[in-house]
Amino acid sequence: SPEPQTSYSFRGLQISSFANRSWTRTDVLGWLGELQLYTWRNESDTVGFLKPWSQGTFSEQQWEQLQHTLQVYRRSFTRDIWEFVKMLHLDYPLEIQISLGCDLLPRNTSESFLRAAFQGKDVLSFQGMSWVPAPDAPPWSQELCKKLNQDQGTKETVHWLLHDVWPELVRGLLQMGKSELEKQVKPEAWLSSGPPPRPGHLRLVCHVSGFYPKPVRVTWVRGEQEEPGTQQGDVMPNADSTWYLRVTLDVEAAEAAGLSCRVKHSSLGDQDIILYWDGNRVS
Ligand code: 7LP
Repeated sequence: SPEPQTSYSFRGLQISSFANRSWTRTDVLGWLGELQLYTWRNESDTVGFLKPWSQGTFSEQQWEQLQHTLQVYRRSFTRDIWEFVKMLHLDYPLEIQISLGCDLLPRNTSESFLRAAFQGKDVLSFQGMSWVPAPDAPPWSQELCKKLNQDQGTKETVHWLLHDVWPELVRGLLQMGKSELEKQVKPEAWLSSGPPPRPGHLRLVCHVSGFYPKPVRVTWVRGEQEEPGTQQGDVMPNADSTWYLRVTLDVEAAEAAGLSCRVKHSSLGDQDIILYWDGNRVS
């Protein structure tokens, strides 16, 4: 059965739109694993907490300092882009996406990254102590990195954020959010039939809902044997921060008897849910 999640990755996502020379907005989201902890909308001066434990183990003062760094960054970023657009003769509208991440590894180590995309394509990343163009980036990204690399102060701040601040924040979050992060909620499951794919055939649907965390394994089986042709849907969010999944199987009507749907999830331990298809059911 799926292992309970033991490592968590932190993700910061920035979305900046520049419609023309004067209209712009920047929104930022922060995630720990599948939980969103932060929102920073363009209209807001401060980063918003979405969980009571979003501050982790940071003191008010530590958080104030981080907040201030981010405020200066957002203002400077917008100014910088306007300047780069002039320098590089780029055209509006433009979309810039920044993603940064931090994964805690065993033995108290961590791995961090920061990369930027322009019009949906990678342009550069931060490696070690400098800005590096992405492999297939347009030629001007060389020029951009050269310019960015002249700002020693910013490089030091980025390095400090990636290698000191985020890992420390994430460690504190894992501590303060432990019970919510390790929460286990059992799924319920039920069967239905979908629209027949063609005459003489049945579409069997196995619904699995209300589980947490997200990893789950749902299969149609005959005895112990997994049925080929099982169609996995996408795992979809319920409104109560649990998940929903449906898995379908198309079979000849005569072959439906003896099939069952098997659900494996960390919350169930070894007690898989098994639902038998009733060959006599009225669909
Ligand atoms: C914090 C430092 O995004 C994501 C976290 C980044 C944190 C950077 C910072 O705010 C700006 C201000 O620097 C000035 O003051 C500092 C002290 O406050 C230092 O003294 C520094 O030496 C001094 O220069 C600085 O303006 C910085 O450039 C802001 C933006 C940094 C940044 N760069 C990477 C992403 C760029 C992606 C561009 C992609 C692009 C660009 C153009 C067209 C298409 C695509 N520093």
